[in-house]
Amino acid sequence: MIRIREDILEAIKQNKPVVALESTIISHGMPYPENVRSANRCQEIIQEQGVLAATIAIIDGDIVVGLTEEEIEYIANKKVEVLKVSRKDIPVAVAKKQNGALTVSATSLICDMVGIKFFATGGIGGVHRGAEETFDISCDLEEFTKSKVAVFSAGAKAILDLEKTMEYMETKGILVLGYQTNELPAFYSRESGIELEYRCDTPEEIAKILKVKWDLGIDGGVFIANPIPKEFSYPSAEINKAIDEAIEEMNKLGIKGKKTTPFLLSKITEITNNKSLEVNKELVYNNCDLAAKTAKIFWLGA
Ligand code: PSU
Ligand code: MN
Repeated sequence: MIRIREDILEAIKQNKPVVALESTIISHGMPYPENVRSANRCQEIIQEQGVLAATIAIIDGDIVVGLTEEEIEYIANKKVEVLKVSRKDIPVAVAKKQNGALTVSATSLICDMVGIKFFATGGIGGVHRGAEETFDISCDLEEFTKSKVAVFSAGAKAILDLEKTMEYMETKGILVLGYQTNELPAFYSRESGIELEYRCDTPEEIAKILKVKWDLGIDGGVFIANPIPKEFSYPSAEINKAIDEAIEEMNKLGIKGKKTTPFLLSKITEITNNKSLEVNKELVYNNCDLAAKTAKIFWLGA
């Protein structure tokens, strides 16, 4: 049921670095054709480090690890139906031979199954604002307690309740490492006002902590919070206004469940005149770069 590209399979067997990429960001997170450009650029950035990039999706019921350019175009161009697939949805999409874009939880799970330990994304899902009423908590968080994967993300999306997201992770025993920061980055902007317990200043430091965790056999993943570079960071006051407006619109329309995140991302892109989309792309690129550098040190020691 899982089709792994030949070179990626070889690299995994030989303990060579591979960085996985998710596909929900392609099909549900960004408009066409920017999504294709961004997906290809992510792969390039990883490959520039001499590391293999493996974009993962479900194509006609096959779990494909290492999409080709044609396959990226196929799930990106909105001509065919592509489901948003989290952990729970994988068996359905495979059994029904559907197309599925994998979220952070589903991508981490497949990484764990095939032996990929590094994964770059934009922002993970978390505890939504108003979760005390709606119970809307992304299964991305729970996945960190299961799959042994290092997830590189620009913090959690600013559309979430970041304080509750951090509390939830603490309760679940999820390790969060800030990269060159003492505070949790808020996706579009560098600052959230939420202090992190741990800071790493080099990929070497991150790699060492990952090694110790997994050598000890401690379950689950690690969340590396990597802030967007200063030159691209969105002023928080400005982006928060757009987020509030998007959330109000969402509540008015009664949008719920798995449609929430895609709706908010596209609404915010609209409100900010595409500026948020540019920021989104840059933060993903930045995560790809750090994930590739860390994977290289972890596997090759250099
Ligand atoms: N990061 C982005 N854009 C995205 C996502 C992450 O820059 O679209 C996706 C990821 O796939 C993540 C999902 O797992 O949003 C979270 O969705 P939900 O809140 O429904 O769990
Ligand atoms: Mn949800």
